Formats: sequence, C-alpha cells, structure tokens
Amino acid sequence: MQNFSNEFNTLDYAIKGCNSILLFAHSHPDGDTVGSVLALKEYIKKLGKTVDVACFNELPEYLKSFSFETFINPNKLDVAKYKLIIATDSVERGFEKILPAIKQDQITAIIDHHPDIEIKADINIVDSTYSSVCEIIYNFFSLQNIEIDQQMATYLLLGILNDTGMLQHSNTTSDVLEIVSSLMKKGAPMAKIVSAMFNNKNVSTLKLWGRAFERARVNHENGMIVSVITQKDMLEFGATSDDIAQVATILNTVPGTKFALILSERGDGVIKGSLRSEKYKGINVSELAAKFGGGGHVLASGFEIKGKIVETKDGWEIV
Ligand SMILES: [Mn+2]
Repeated sequence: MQNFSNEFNTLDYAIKGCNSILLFAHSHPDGDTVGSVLALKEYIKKLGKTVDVACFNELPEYLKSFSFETFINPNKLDVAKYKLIIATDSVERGFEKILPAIKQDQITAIIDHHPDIEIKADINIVDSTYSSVCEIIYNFFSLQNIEIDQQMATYLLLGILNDTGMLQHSNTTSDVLEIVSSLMKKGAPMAKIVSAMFNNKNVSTLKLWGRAFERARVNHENGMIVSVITQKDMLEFGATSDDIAQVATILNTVPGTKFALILSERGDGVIKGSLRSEKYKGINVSELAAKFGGGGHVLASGFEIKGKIVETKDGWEIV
C-alpha cells in the first residue's frame, strides 16, 4: 500500500496554486466517485477557488438527500478554462473522453483504486489495495493537515460504505474501520447513509432480484452460482448495473458456492458477465474474467461477450 505523501504534497500545491479547478466523476456515478469529488469540492471551496464537477450522468436519485450538486455534462464544458483537472474513481469510465481536449499547460490528476489503470496524468494516485477513493482522500486530508468538517466526513463515509458494501466486503481493513470511526466522530451520519444506500429498494429492484434469484442455478462441480437477466428484464424493471452487482453479492452468500456469475443482456447483442466472490472462498474471479477478455479485482470482475440469452427447455443458453 503506497502512502502517496509526495503525490499528496504535489496535489495540494497544485490545488492551492490554481484558481479554477474541475473535478471529474465517472459515468453512472456511485457513492465513491460522488463522495470523493464532493469532499474535495468542499475543501477547494473553502480555499476560495472556483470549482465545478463534471460527469456524463446526473447525480443518482438516492444520493440527492446528501447534495444538491448539479454535474456539468462534459459535452457542454469549456475544459480550457480550468487550470487543474482532478478525476476520481474508475477514471477510465468517462475521463478518457475529455483527455484529448486538455492542453499541455493544464494540470491533470487521477485518484483511483482500480487495477490496471492505463491513463497517465501529471499526478497519479492509483493503488488497488485501497478500499475506495474516499479512503485515499481521507489520507490526503489527514497527511496535509486539512480539517475534515461534518460535510466532508459525510461524503467520505458515503464512498467508503459504498465500496465496502457497508463494511461487509473483504476490503474492510482495520484501517478502514479506524477511518469510519473518525468520520463518525466528526458527525458523519452512518445510519442515514446506510438507509439511503441499502435500505431503500424500490419495488422494481426487488422484482428484478426475485426473477434473478428464481433462475439461479448452482454448479456443484466448480462451485459457481449463476443467474441471467435478459434485456427484457432490464427494461421492465429499469435495472441499473448496481442492482445487478447486488444480485451477485447476495447469491454469493449461498452456502457451498465459490463465486457468483450474473449474465445480463445490455442491448446491441452484448452480454455482460459480473463475477463476485469472497476472500475466504479462495477464488480469483479476475482470472476467470480474463479468459473472456475482461478483468477487474480478485473478488469483483467483469467481461463482455457478444450474444443473446435464450430460454431453453432445461435452462438458459447463450446463442
Ligand atoms: Mn470506488
């Protein structure tokens, strides 16, 4: 685990030296990218700088009780007016599209915890051993002696709880728990975040889950539990990739299974495979994903294949 003290110094120096700063959240933003850009925004605002947040999608509905932030669509953005551009979390989901518009005299920074990030910025803070970008930003604030107020603490806790599956995934280290404790001491509302993120399932999500659970099959030879979600289900229930990830997480709790695979049709003849496992199960799902040309984390990976999912007499088939 890198401690990034040099990079943090450089980043803080850049923030303090630039008057207009752009923060960039990844497409289909989750709690970690939103939490990290909004925590940084609070800090930068206090320094009296102009700071905007860009994202190809809007702030998700379930996060609107934490922020009124309006993301600027990068297509409508004058990138040239920012001296410093900071992208956080999954920087290869959106940020790569605006990189060509960035000039030599503008400073770029990326903060990410995904493996195999190929984008390079002027300041690179990337380490896949961190639970979340919010954990990295917490360390940035701490090492730079930046005071974390209640608002910033709330945003950081949002990201950590999002990416640790409410402190249930194996990335919940003792460091993470200490950070969570310190954020709560600063007034971050744990219960409110938990209920906004995990307990507000709407009926359509539950129906989607029901359908996916009904179709689940266990392969006792390799310990795989698999289910399928068709394009028709996706449209019928307005499913998001989040809903699907959660299906995989729940299927993983079935005793005797080693990993879960959810195959979901995403239109244009593309089927997405989402693989999840748990540390104690001793499986590296990124190796499996790589066999299908995908990748990701040891315990959470994905791939895409061409095809259609069709129902047959004894189950489901990809054709
Ligand atoms: Mn993340």
